Amino acid sequence: SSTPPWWTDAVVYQIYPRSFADSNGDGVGDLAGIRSRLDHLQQLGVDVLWLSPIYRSPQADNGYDISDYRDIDPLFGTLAEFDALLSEVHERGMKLVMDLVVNHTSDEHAWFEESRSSLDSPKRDWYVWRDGHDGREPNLWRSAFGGAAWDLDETTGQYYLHLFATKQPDLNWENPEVRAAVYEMMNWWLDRGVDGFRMDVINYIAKVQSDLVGDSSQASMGGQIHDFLQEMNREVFAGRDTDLITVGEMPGVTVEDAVLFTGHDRLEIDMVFQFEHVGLDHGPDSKFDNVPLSLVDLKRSLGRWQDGLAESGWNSLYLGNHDQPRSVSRFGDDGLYRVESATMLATVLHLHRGTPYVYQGDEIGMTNAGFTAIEQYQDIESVNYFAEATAAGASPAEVLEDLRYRSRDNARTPVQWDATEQAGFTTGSPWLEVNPNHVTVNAAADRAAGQRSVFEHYRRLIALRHGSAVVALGDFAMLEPEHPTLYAFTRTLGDETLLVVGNFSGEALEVSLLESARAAAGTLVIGNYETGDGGADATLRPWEARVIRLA
Ligand code: TEU
Repeated sequence: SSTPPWWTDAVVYQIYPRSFADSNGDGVGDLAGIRSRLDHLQQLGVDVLWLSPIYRSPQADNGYDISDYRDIDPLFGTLAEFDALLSEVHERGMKLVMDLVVNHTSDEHAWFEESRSSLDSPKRDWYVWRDGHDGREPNLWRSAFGGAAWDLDETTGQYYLHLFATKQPDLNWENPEVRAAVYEMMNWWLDRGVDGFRMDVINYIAKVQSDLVGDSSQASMGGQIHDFLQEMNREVFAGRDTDLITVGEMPGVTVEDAVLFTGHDRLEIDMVFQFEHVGLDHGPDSKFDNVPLSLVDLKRSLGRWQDGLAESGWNSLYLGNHDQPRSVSRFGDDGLYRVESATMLATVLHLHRGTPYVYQGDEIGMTNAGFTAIEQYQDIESVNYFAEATAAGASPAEVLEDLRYRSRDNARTPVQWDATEQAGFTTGSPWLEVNPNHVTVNAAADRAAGQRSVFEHYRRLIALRHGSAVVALGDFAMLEPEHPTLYAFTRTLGDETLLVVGNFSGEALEVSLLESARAAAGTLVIGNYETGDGGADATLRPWEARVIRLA
């Protein structure tokens, strides 16, 4: 098609509402809190806000367990407050995307309460019920949060499927009534003015049927997945004249799958969140086995996704979200070189081809939580892992060390707005502890840091994307793929070429590429160090990044 879609030069900001800003002192972030911080987001220059779930929920998985898709949970506010937020976001020229969690509902959703009530309930087939075998679960599928993926329901003596918590029963997408109810709900939100959806584990909605045999790898990517998404596209998105954006979160998706999901002629979804690059430092058995990350592997993985979706399809670009550790702690140096590594990571990510996602707090270089006791953790995945691992004989100290690196709570500590007691997040006691480093790591201090402001660097990167077609659409070519600490690539569009280099180490790095850049009289477009000589010298300082226009 001639003109590229609007989101090819857009930047999305993910808000995890419960940790963003609390307006009423109950210690949990809310919609009014978000409204009070829209200046921060507008100044950053982001185009789209994605809200993690704010629907009515018992909060077993912090809102990813929905009990009413058409109401706002009182923790966050009311539908009226949502409408007010939405219209102010639009007035400020931004869009708002909701989190669509339809692989499963809460077990407190009316649909599930009806489904579980009896074997012949009209909604029995809205969920996945099966008989056990000899007092055992129907098959060997495991829950992402530990234990079996099946729970025995005493009332009817059958098991129901939950790929996540027992309080998150999986919907049965084979049932056209379920699909119709989901599409109706999606249309209700789009008719309300919402600009799209981030779709939670949307590749899990299609389980391999042949009656749900095999291991958990059969619990997703069933053959129907493209039929479901094409049907959703027809029933919800086709024919709407507003600029919408859809991103499917797809753990386990491959490049080949993604071409099918995001191909322009496929009429499925616009882009996917893939998980390869955030799985490279996981051990073979568990995300909690931390293995050292090799930059060569990271470049190979991200480079393959750039090449794979270059001609057909589109990448989302992220290093962090509410499920991942803080990117500066995981991929950079959250101590001496926190600012340099945070801005280097942002530069390298935002200069790739795709739509960048900024996770709340990354724009001010927030770090992992640094918790030392299990009582500090709230995340069901982390709490279950601690219980399961220690019950299996692991020492609490060992498991706490794993959690310190990998727990999802690392990214869920309240946003650090200033150096006051609760970092300006709440006047009450926060639902999850504020990181003690907020006295120095906070938005106010960062904004006052001039050239060393992480926020200012993100703002410049976002403005660069908005102003340069080569950043949004230029061809990507990886350079020095085997170099252990240098991340280097070019972006080319017509006669314009940008050279991007990032030093993924705390040591100075001689870069011969920069010699040729100097010879070509390249000009520094953006860098993360105060560089007197225009960035022409061939030595990168610790965690230094540069974007140089070669032609
Ligand atoms: O996450 C999907 C998912 O697979 C996560 O469990 C992720 O793989 C894992 O946490 C990485 O360590 C989505 C939501 O983003 C997550 O917050 C929910 O807990 C989950 O689905 C269930 O809704």
